[in-house]
Amino acid sequence: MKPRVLSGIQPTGSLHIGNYLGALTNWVKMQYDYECVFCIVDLHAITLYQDPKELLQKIEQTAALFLAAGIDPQVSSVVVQSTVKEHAELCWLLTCSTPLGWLERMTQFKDKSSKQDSVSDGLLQYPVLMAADILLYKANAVPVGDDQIQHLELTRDIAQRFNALYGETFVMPETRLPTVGARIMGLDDPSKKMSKSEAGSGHAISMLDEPGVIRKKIMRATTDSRPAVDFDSGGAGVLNLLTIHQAFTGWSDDQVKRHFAGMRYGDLKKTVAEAVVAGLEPLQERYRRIMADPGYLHGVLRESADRVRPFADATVRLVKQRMGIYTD
Ligand code: ATP
Ligand code: LTN
Repeated sequence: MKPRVLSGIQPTGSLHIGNYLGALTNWVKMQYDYECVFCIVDLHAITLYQDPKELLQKIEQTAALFLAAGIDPQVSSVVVQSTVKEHAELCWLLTCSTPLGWLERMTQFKDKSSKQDSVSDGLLQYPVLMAADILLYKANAVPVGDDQIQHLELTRDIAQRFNALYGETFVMPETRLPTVGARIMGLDDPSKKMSKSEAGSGHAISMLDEPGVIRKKIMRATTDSRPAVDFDSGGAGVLNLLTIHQAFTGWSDDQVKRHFAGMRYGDLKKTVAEAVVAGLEPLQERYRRIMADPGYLHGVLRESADRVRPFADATVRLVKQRMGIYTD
């Protein structure tokens, strides 16, 4: 039997090239060697308020982008998290053995809650729901960007604690980061990671941005006061552009160095923009075709949920039995 993979993306906005390079491209590479479940994590999205009409659209757009990026629904399951009720059920069962202090220490919780007037209990529970997603399918590997390392460590702690309390039940999942592109930074501020929820039209490149918009955003990207690429003292903005180029082209470190050393920033930006445009164009074309046929998309989501539900049900039954909870 193949080892299992699970990962997820929140339908909280337009997916950007950070989501693409940090997560999606790795999913596509892994899907034939692993049994994969890729989730549109709508229950995570609502830990911050989402406009209901927009949320529904974003769920479908996110699913379509998974397919357009190359996820093959014949071999991988593309699941809307809320349609498999066991995610929420396992979350509650795990919540009861997760110490509050572990959750209060999470940097994403501290960061996101500091930006809210009122913080929902759901935002605190967010990483337990993520642990439930992973442990539900006994995933061996979880491909994510590097901002999720802490949540993955917590998942292992939650699994270990459960196993110690109730007996060996969960598999320890491994974090899988991409070799290039694990943290793409904002174009307007290279000290912050590119994020869907960050405001500002110059911050992120959406996977659906038109070529003209991509070129404009990259030409305006923040660099530094040097005139040309210097690998020994390059600032974060320039390094970020080089990373984006390398992740889209698959060039080696040597190729990148030879090609870009001493290149003026204007020319660097033009080269990077063309690599991004060329990388996204075929994907955008596939996205348009998928969105033109909602019946197909809904069918994929329904079949995937039906395919994974028996596994999810078996895990929840086992967990309940271990805990001494009645099962029918
Ligand atoms: P939000 O701003 O709504 O929190 P986000 O942009 O951080 O969203 P998520 O849905 O939280 O996106 O993340 C989905 C996947 O994309 C995760 O695996 C995450 O690690 C990865 N990811 C997110 N941002 C980046 C980035 N800037 N660089 C690389 N990977 C990223
Ligand atoms: N918290 C993740 C999204 C997410 C996820 C998961 C990632 C929810 N459940 C399970 C991997 C595995 C994020 O990227 N913000």
